[in-house]
Amino acid sequence: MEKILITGASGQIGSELTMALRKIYGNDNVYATDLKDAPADVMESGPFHKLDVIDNKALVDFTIQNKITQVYHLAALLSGTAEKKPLFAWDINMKGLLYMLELAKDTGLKKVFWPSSIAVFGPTTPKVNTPQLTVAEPSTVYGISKLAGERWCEYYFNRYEVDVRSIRYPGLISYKTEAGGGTTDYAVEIFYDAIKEKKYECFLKEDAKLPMMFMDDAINSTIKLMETDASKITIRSSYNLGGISFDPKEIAAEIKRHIPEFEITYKPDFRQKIAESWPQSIDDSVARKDWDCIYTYDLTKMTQLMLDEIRKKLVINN
Ligand code: NAD
Ligand code: AKB
Repeated sequence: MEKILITGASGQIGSELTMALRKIYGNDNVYATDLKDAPADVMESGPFHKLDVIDNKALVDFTIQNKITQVYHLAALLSGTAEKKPLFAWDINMKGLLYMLELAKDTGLKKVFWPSSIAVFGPTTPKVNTPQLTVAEPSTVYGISKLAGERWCEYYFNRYEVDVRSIRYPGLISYKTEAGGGTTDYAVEIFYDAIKEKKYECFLKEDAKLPMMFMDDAINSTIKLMETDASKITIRSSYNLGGISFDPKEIAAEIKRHIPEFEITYKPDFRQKIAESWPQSIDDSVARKDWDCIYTYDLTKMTQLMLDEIRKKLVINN
């Protein structure tokens, strides 16, 4: 029987991935962990524990005591937050991953999932249809930590046969949990402000085009990658994943179709420079060929769903 540990389970991805994995493996077999409390459904439907990913002893003890067989190691600081505390971010992002890879090697974990990001690419990377293998000279501490993490994952696979799998997620968009300090967070915030205020001040410029993906597609892709036979996985650093590409002007126009009074204004901050260093669109042909990743949400379908679900959520909470 699989026993699954999720770190960073209270975050934007973890809170949804926990519920998806509990449906597949059973509530009691998926251990959600984080430094902070998770949304109520995660806390109430199965085991939840406080666990710091840079406390190596606690990680090892937890894994052994609970006979963990697979890990989804999500805990990290994202691009915006990391730029404010570069050395602290490096510590969390790198130490946490290295402890996890050592743990996988020493305790014989069957599989590890670790998310990378489009942030591994930098200003010298081709921006359009960015290939799987290309120049990767990230200019942010977050991107540097993700690129180093990819190299470590491949190293542990080649040297110790740790079955670690990874996706370079684009910016993820969801309505259940707030986004956690990234450069792509505007594409979540905009929906809340559109409904509540009918206006949004964007921290990126109107033409800051970035690759994005609706959360359901990201969760389904993650589970699909983890269920793929190991012999089909040719990339042990991290797979490119495409999704949909748009800029703030385009998402604002789509929202305006539903809320005609909606207005967007622009006040770019330090995150604009980060956005400018990232790709605009991603070539994910290798992921399609190896494990057949599939997306179902385009900008139109995602906008409709985000507005409907956030409206419902705001009514329930008020
Ligand atoms: P998030 O910020 O919403 O969640 C991260 C969680 O990690 C938080 O709940 C935080 O409390 C927890 N955490 C931080 N330090 C910790 C520690 N020392 N010990 C235990 N928990 C700790 O982030 P997210 O969007 O859910 O991202 C999850 C992972 O996916 C990260 O590795 C991130 O780099 C990656 N990723 C996310 C996106 C995205 O758009 N959301 C895109 C690319 C990659
Ligand atoms: C961020 O903006 O930092 C994340 C990411 C793309 O990795 N959403």
